[in-house]
Amino acid sequence: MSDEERLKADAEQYIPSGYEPELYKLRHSTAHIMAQAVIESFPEAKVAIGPPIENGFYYDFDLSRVPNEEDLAIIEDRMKALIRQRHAFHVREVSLAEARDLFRDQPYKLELIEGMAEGQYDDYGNEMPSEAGNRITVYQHDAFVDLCRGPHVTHGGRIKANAVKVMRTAGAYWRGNERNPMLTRIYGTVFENKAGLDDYLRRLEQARQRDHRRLGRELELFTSHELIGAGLPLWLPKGATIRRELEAYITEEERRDGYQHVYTPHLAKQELYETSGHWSHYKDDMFPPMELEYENLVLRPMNCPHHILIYASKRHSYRDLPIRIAELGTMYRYEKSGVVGGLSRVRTMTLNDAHIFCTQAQIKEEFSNVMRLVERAYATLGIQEYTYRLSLRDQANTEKYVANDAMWDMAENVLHEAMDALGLPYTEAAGEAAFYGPKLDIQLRDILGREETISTIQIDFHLPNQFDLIYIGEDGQEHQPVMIHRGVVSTMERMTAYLIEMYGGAFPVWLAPTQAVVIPIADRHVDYAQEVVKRLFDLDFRVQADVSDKRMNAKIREAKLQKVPYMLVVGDQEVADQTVSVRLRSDENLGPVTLDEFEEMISQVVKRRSLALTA
Ligand code: TSB
Ligand code: ZN
Repeated sequence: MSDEERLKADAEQYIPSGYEPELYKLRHSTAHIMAQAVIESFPEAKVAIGPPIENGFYYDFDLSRVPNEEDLAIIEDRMKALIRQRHAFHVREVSLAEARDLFRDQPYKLELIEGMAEGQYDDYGNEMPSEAGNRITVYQHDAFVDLCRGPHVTHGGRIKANAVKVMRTAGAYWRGNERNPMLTRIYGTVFENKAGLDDYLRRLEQARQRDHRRLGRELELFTSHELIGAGLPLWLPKGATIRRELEAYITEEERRDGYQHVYTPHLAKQELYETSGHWSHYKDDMFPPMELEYENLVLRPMNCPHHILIYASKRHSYRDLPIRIAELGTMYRYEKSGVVGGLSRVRTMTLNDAHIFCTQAQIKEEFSNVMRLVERAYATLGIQEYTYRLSLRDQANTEKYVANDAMWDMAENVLHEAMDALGLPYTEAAGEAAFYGPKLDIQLRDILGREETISTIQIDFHLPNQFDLIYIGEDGQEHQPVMIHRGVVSTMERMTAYLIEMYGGAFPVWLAPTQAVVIPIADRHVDYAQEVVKRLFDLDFRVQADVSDKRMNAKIREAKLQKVPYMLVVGDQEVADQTVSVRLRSDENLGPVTLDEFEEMISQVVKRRSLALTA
């Protein structure tokens, strides 16, 4: 094997798990080709990094101006021409001095090189385990040389020019840190062939139609304002209605399952979080303290410590357990500005939270009760596709977690056993645990296929110990309870984002902001329309009359765009017979029904929280 062949074979190890190796190489190589094309268009460009990602790749540049559509088209054309030239990708190892010289005009690369020289960072600036070598390699195709550990395709002929697309630009801070310069990120993609690209673009377009940010605007559910800030959404009346119904639903389910609901303040003294361990393990996710005269107050990132102090406000015997303390708890997390967006990842959020205090012997039973509650809630909401993930600590990154091996082993065992007892399939993910304990996360995919955690059930031996929680056992002695943290329908923000996309804005009747629109055909039917509205309003339904001077068909179109479940058309016949002609947003026509009949139907549909529009 030549040196080059050895380096290339070696590079295969850098393909992340879960990535199809050929596709990874195609995308990585196309990213280099894009960088070459960008530099040809913008000779002053400083290049940063350009990795493959799910569904494509990007490359970050420091440019004199942001490329417009026309620039991107030129770049894409040039990439295709370069691909057709079938340049080979060569790799060689360089010394530190040679690397510094090669990239002397490229400050971002130089910064990466210095990181690599210290041996802690790879060519993307990511921290590396210390035992990994700090060999510096460069890949070259045509005249373009990049600091890169690979791997790449052997030559550009492997890439199909008609399967390549430059997608869009976005701003991205160098190394994701807002104190650093803002760079221009150019996203591109490439698939094995044109059919793969076309299929992807089609799915993307469908997803765009359902994007909760777009629907949130069109359906007037939520908004935001620069003066308020990123990740701090404003719930508009219609979005607030959905949220109120969701909150009422889950609170009702919990009450039946023996939860007790409380209200607690959104802030607390810094000392509270020093005791809990948030201060040493979770501080980076918290807003900085407010320094007052005698104390430091912080916005809470989690509700657990408050609930713990409610438990501790009273003495408990084993007969009281389990104690299930629930709250629609509002919390604040300092999410990086680059990752917040819409409702799915925000900086202020209200979690359907609860903390169960129980004996060790009760953990399994409580765990499966929560799982049953989750299943019930998903069935009601119509959520069908989800997977279970056991989120464990990362043994190599121990400072993120509280140290107590025996405790971790015990908690992880309990979770394994509980899941095995239920016979449910799950994957395991190291490094996804909470700092205080392992969790069982329920994962859903958004319309773009991205996985996110909705429900979570967490076993915690740590916090009860930190706060010296006790109960008096059957033996008359003091014992320490175990805590189960759990969120069933996640934060109102994340669940609403998910539901908007899953339903494409067409909510089931019980959640729909407007449940019915009454449509008078002519002016002379307006009085009767108002009468219908009043009757339904008095029965607590959310209903409006469209008394604009638009034509009936335009009114129906408008109501359908707003995804209103029922359109009640009233004309001469309906006035005479005291009926309404019911049209569903699905275009089905139920014809004239008496008001009594309609009231009965909508009452049943709402009361049962039915997913269907008819009883
Ligand atoms: C379950 N202390 C536990 C609680 O008792 C807790 O806070 N767990 S958590 O950190 O995993 O958060 C609970 C859930 O909140 C997550 O599973 C996720 O669905 C949701 N969530 C977390 N961060 C955000 C965010 N930035 N925006 C919206 N929802 C979020
Ligand atoms: Zn908690």
